[in-house]
Amino acid sequence: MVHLELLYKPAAAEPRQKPGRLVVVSNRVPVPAASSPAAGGLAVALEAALAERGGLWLGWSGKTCNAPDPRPRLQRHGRIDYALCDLSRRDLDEFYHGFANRALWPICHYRLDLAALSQRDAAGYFRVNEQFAATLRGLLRPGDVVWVHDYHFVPLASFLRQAGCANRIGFFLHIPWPAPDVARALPGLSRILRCFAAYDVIGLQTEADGANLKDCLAQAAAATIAGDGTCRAYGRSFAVGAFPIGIDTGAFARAARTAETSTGVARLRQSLAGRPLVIGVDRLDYSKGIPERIEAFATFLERSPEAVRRRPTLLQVTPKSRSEVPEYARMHRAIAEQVGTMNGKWGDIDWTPVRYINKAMSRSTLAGLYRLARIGLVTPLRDGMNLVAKEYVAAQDPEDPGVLVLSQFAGAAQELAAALVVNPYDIEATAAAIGQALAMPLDERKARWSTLMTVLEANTIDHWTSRFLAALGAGSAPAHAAEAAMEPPAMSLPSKDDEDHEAWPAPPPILASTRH
Ligand code: GDG
Repeated sequence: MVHLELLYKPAAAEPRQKPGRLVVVSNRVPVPAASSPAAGGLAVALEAALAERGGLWLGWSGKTCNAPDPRPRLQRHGRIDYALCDLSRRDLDEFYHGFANRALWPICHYRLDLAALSQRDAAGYFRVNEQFAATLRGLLRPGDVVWVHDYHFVPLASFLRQAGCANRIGFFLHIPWPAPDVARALPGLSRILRCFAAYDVIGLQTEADGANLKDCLAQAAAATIAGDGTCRAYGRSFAVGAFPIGIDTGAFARAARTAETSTGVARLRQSLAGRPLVIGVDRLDYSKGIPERIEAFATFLERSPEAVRRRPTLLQVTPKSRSEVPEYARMHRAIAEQVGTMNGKWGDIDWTPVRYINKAMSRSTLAGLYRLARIGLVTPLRDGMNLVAKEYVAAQDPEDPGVLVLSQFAGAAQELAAALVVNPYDIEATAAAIGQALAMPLDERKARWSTLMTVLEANTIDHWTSRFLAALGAGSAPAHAAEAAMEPPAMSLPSKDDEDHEAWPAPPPILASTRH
């Protein structure tokens, strides 16, 4: 693992002054509200980091209107300001449903067959990023450290640089970054890569994702890459490294213990009448491998008369997401049909093999359901990390833990090698792993669980936040030291690989000026 903490060295001779704020940018913003459900681990960890030094969180309000006000709506809660922007319907279609979710998402998840590429959407993506950058520019102070999250906002820093912003800016990609051969399916790839170069630190979930991004940069821009992860491309130096995201391990384990006696969990326990529970929890998304998982469960039943006698239940909790994108609506219908067929074939008057639930559970109920399940079946076809795998482990009873069956294509498999790691495309092998997990003796379950839990305790969400911010130089950097650490102004020259310049919207030049 590259130690990016070492890459940022505040100038030693600078007099110390109050550090600037932390500024977080993400598509959705978890504004605290009395009526909203308890925030998840990521929101809690980021809020803690924002509250520590004072902060600003900018993102989409979740609302669309015909003519959005370019000024953000500001709300203050404690030491954190929340800045929310509405989007026009066209912006939402092109930026969010379009380029982000129908081009970047499928390509980053290796689903080139599902990518819908349109110049209109790409233009909308850059346009909305420019709008957010302009909004942020108006709110930003020298010395603020900016942390941008996820694939919606890759170009944000390049627009900020174009506007003269010299602050430290970091980016974390929550989803995978694909190998160069796959990434090349994205028209305008060289522009996206150029946009990455406007950041100071780029974090990815795994070493493999980091290597893929560096390979893309090396091929498209002849980037030079030092042993410590520093890349030099498009006239700038920046760090690329792996920052595997964690969960609030202790809090999740406590929630699961408490939930054991809750009504929801008691109802499920009663309905199972001592039969084993297998659990899958995923947003409705084709990257999660839900049809393959259900097929593997059916194959497991088919192959094992003993299994049929034990009447296990697969509880698949799948809140709907992105229903406006046609692939998602189609997938929902296909899974519902598959579950119906499967239950028709295997079910009995007192046994429904697959329970498929589309409503979202409370976080605490979810923790209790994980604890009740003998198997956590986490088999995405591709996933940046997959927090469900980590939550399932944290929720187990140390005296009688369940078994995690984990896809080799989840980022989590890099850390959680003590799970039963499977190839989710190999239905027979996944079915066999379900059988192995159900038959696993207590000693082996305990040994595997304890190895997994040690990993989760060593890399919690708080560790992740601290590591990334340390790499970015947040927390200890005097404001003008952060500016001094920037590269001198440089114009980025088009490279010979930018051959798609004509067909796609012009990229923002990076680092036209680094002065305010
Ligand atoms: C992206 C990347 C990466 C699910 N159903 C309910 C519910 N959930 C919660 C889970 C978990 C979260 O949603 C899902 O996180 P994942 O990591 O599994 O997946 P994505 O949403 O695709 O997240 C992924 C992640 O970003 C973080 O970097 O790991 O690879 O794709 O926390 O518990 N929560 C509640 N009710 C539900 O019904 N309360």
